[in-house]
Amino acid sequence: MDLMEMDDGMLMKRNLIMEDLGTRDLQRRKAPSRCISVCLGLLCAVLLAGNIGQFVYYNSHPRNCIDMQDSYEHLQREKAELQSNFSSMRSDRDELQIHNTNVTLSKNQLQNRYNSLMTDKEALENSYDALKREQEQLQTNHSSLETDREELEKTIDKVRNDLTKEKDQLQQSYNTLTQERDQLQTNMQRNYDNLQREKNELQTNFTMMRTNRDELQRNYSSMMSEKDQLQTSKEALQREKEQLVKKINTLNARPCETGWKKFRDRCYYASTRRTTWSLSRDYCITKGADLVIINSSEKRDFVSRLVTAGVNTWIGLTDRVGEGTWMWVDGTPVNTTYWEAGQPNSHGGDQDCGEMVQKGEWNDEGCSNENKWICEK
Ligand SMILES: [Ca+2]
Ligand SMILES: [Ca+2]
Repeated sequence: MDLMEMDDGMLMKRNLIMEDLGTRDLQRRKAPSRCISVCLGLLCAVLLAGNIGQFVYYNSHPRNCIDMQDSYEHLQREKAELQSNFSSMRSDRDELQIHNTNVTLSKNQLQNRYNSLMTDKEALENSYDALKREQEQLQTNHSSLETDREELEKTIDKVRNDLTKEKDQLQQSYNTLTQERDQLQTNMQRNYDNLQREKNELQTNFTMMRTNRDELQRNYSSMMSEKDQLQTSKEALQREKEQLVKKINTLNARPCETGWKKFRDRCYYASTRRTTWSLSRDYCITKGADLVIINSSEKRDFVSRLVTAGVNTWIGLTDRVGEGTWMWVDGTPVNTTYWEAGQPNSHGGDQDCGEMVQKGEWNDEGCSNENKWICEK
């Protein structure tokens, strides 16, 4: 702004100097012309006064005519010189007038130039004012921008700090995720290997199961056929059972022989004498019976009541076929037992026949011993 003001002052000063110089030059150029004109006028007046004086003098003083003639000639020469000088000075005056005209034109041009420059100056001043206002506006904008820039710098610093913290957190999360990913990859690889093994095992099992399925299918078909046969057999057995029930009912209705006791559909005989296990069985067989088989608690209670308590009595129990493997005389296995405590003990290594002792408990005894016995038919 200061530079612009200085330029404007210098411009105005220069214009004033130029205007002053133009005026002085014009006055300086006009002054000789006026002076010459005045001098020429004065000279003409002096010459005219001299001639008049000579004329008056020669008319009044004829003796001095010769001197006057010389003076006159002298004056004529001076007059001619003056005339010549006058012509010369008039030429100079004309030239000066022409020069004055040119100077006037130059002055007008300079005046026009000056007016144009003044117009330019006013325009420049207006532009300068506009620029000044624009500069002030720009200065205001610059201050505002400076404030905004400082706020932006603070914001940028804050955002940079936040971004740095966030970047650190993201880096930490990335590292954690990378570790988890590696762990997952390891686990996935392990699981994949396990799954691959399980798949192979499942494939093997599937193949085996398919083979088993086919076999089961065949077995199912076979069993279905067997089931049909069993169904047929069941129906036959059902019919046979009905017949047997009828027979049982018939037998239940049948009375036992003298000396035999009835329990449900069967008859029982308790001997009064004693003999070996084999002979007692032979006796029963001759009667169409066999030694008693005790296969239920109800039957045991019934048989116990047939003999006197504490009297050893043979029953249809033996391990003669296989030591320790007790069988009933009809070949059925012994499922329910009532052995006395510590029995069977195969005492002496020769106790293969069963007997009933105290309160219906059993004991293994030598078969050659003689006991009472009970038959069943
Ligand atoms: Ca035995
Ligand atoms: Ca024994």
